[in-house]
Amino acid sequence: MRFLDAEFVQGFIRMADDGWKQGWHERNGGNLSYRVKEEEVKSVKENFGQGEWKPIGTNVPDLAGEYFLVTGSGKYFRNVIQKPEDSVGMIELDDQGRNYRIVWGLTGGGKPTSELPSHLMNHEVKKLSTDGRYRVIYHAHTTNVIALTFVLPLKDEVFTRELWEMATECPVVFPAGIGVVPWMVPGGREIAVATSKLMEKYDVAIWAHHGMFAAGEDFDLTFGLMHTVEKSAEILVKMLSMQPAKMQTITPEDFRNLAKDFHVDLPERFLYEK
Ligand code: 2HA
Ligand code: ZN
Repeated sequence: MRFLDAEFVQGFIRMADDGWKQGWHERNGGNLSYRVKEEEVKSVKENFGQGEWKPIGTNVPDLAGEYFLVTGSGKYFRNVIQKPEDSVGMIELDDQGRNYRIVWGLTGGGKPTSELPSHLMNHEVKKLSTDGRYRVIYHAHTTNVIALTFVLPLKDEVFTRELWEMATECPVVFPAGIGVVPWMVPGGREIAVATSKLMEKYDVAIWAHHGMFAAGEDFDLTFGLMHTVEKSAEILVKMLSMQPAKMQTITPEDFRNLAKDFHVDLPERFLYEK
C-alpha cells in the first residue's frame, strides 16, 4: 500500500488540518504524534527507508521497538495536508528506547518535533496505564486556555473546576480533571518529566503561557478532548469579559448528581466550596 493511502496516515493528516483550521497552530506551533499499531506498520513497511539512529533526548524503555507517526520540528500544521511527506515522518525506536531513526517522510533533512521527549514520555505513561489503548498525543497552542493561565491560579483544582463549570459536558468528557505545568522552558526533558507525571492522573495537561497537551485512544477522541477543553475556556473568557462574577453556575451538588446519572467518578477534591 502507498504510505499516504493508509487510513491511520489519512486520519493523522486530517487531525493536523482540523487543528490548523481551529487557529491553534500559528507558524510552526504545536505537534502531533501517533503510536502506530503493529498491523499498520506492516501494511506500509514496503515504503520504508532507514535513516541514522539519533538520540531521543530521554529514555522510554517501555516504547522500545515501537513506531510513531510525528509532525516535524519547525514544520507548519498548515502545510501538512499539502505536503505530508515533508511535514510529517514515521520514526522507529531502538530496542532500548533511547534512539530513533526516520523510516518515512521528513524529506529534505527534517527532524521529528522539538517536543519529542514530551510526546514519547506521555506515550509511555499512557501505554502502561491504559493497557496500550491510548495512541495519540497532541500539543496545541489553544488561545483561550493560554489566556486563562494569566488570570487563574496555576492549580489543577482551579482549572478543572472552572472549566467543568463552563459546559455541562465537561465533567463527562474529562472526569479525571486537568493538570497544570507552571511556565518552563519547552523542548527538553525537564518539561517532559513534569508533563508525563501529570499524565499518570489526567488526559490533559496545560502548559502555562504556552498551550495544552491532550492524550487519547484515537484521533477523534483526542481532537475532541482538546476541542472541548478549549471551547470551555472560550466560554470562561467570554463570561469574565462580561462581568467578573457569575450570577449562577453548576454547583458541587449538581456535579455529584451528574456523576451518578452519567456513571462518572468526579473526585471530591475538585468539588470544594468556594
Ligand atoms: O513549535 O509548539 O512547543 C512547536 C511547539 C513547541
Ligand atoms: Zn508549543
